[in-house]
Amino acid sequence: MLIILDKVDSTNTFLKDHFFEYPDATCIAALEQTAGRGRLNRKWHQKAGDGIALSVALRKLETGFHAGVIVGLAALEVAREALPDAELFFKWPNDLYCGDRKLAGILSEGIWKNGHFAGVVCGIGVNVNSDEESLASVGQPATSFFVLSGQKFEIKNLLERLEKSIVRHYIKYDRECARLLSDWRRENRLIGRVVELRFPDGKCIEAEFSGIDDDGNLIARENGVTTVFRCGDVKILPFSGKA
Ligand code: BT5
Repeated sequence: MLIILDKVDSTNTFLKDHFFEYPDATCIAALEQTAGRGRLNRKWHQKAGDGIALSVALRKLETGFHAGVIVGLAALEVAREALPDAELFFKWPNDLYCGDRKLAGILSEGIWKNGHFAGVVCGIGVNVNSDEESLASVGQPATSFFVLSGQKFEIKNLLERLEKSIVRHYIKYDRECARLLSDWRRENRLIGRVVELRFPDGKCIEAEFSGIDDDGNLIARENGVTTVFRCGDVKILPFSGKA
């Protein structure tokens, strides 16, 4: 089920507040968010009508990080249909990138009831019709469907396609979880590259992104030392040919 609201503070906040009132896999989208959120209390910037802001309630998950896998692969499918010539990939944990610019971001939030894991609200923001001027204010290199293709897109149509793709990937997850996870790993094109890892306390290291473990953590190798990177940011460094 897809519900499109005209305006809301944040689709994630809305769905967290109403999580138990809607059936599994309900998608809540908004044409305008007044307080869109990123991870670590950061802001998600999007002008009204410029992009996709959608959150889905997922209850039948083995573990929380799988929500980002399902929604990420669905968004990648919709983006590839719209932008057949663009080289799109995931930047860990779940950003969608083209080159060194961010096209979409995902925020997954666990829901707990009486001490038990009840599911995840997984929200995705995608830059669709944003122009270079509005993207310049988001604080990091960003791109949009419009910048990449020169075309404007109908947001409601993309929301419908995204909802259908999320449901399809959720069903596939239920039947073939291992295959879905390997599809997702394959789209993490930075594996094998040297990247900069920024920890939440601000500490930075340069290390080889050597893989992703079964809990979705990034495994990094630096001078023979292996680090498990659970939370933070990955910065893409120019290709060094080292890895
Ligand atoms: C994310 O966080 O990228 C998750 C964004 C999730 C947004 C969706 S919209 C629907 C749902 N409802 C919500 O309230 N949220 C979700 P993070 O990895 O922390 O990245 C945030 C950072 O990305 C910001 O600090 C900016 O630097 C940058 N940023 C903000 N807006 C952007 C945009 N439109 N395009 C690219 N980068 C952006």
